[in-house]
Amino acid sequence: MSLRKTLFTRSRSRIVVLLATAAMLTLAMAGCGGSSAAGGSVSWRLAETHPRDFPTTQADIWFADQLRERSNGRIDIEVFPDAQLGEERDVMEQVQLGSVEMTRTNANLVTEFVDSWEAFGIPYVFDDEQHFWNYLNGPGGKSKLAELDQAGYVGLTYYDSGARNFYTAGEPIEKPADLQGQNIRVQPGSLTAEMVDAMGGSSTTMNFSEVYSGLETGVIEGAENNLPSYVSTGHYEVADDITLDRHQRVPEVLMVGEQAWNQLGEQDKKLVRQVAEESTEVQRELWRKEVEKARKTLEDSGVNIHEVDTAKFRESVSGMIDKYDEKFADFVSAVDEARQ
Ligand code: GTR
Repeated sequence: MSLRKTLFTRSRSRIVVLLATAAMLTLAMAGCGGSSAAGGSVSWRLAETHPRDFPTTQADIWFADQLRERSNGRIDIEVFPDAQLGEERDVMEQVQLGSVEMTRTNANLVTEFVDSWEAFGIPYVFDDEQHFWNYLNGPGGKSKLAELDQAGYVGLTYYDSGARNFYTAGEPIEKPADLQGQNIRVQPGSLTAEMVDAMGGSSTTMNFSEVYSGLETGVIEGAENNLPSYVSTGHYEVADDITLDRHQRVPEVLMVGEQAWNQLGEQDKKLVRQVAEESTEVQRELWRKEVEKARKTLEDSGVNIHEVDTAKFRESVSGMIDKYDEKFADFVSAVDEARQ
């Protein structure tokens, strides 16, 4: 059994969910469930992994400020950056249980809770940024958001996250064979572990905040992420070779737990959805600037940026791509339609 399955078994989360649901029901029956009537006030916490000045966090804050203003203070959301409310995966559980109301998370982290979201981890499924956003803004992206309902989440909108790339502390990766003998950190629950294995490397699941020391102490040889995260975490200081292989484009998603959502009246639900959608444009603009800024920081710090033949990387995982294209045929056909 892989480390990630051992550490984060689904059954364990189900038991926690059942226990918590029972506890919530008891509270609700006792008349102290904490929900406000339609049109009433709510006070929510929004968990964010990134620091305050990161584009996702800035968009979360914009969303919260706008909602406070447009609801005359009735919808009061406080953003907690820097994983103050816990690591991303644990927060997902808390949002499901209702102990944290909202989060912004990466789609790869959702896969453990909603199987069909694994599809976002299929390597090279999107050609480029335009294709990615055509899909997300189209019918496919919209119905994918609705699938979050199955696990007790309400998906509000997507944020950009660019393309993910490998970076290493020792030997650079210029072709898939260079992954041999390298242990790469991957996000909990994602298809990335299988991808790294298929490319010939090995993988270790680790929380985001542990990656810096993992690289520094040599527990892992490398990791993978987009340029802004590579810079904001300081990973480039301890792993100064980055390979622009662009293996995945995995969206960020802004979501609310179902219990919190049901505290809102219909008008407020509409308002929250609308402001969330508007915040996507804010985030995308900030994201574009952040990618440029990150690139400049890397160049100025003498990091080795390797442009590579991405087709070779894609080819090395073609078996895996075929397998998941078949498993997620509906997703893939919506993605194909978004190409035209
Ligand atoms: C980032 C993402 C974070 C987190 C991180 C990771 O791109 O924005 O939410 O998932 O990757 O690698 O853990």
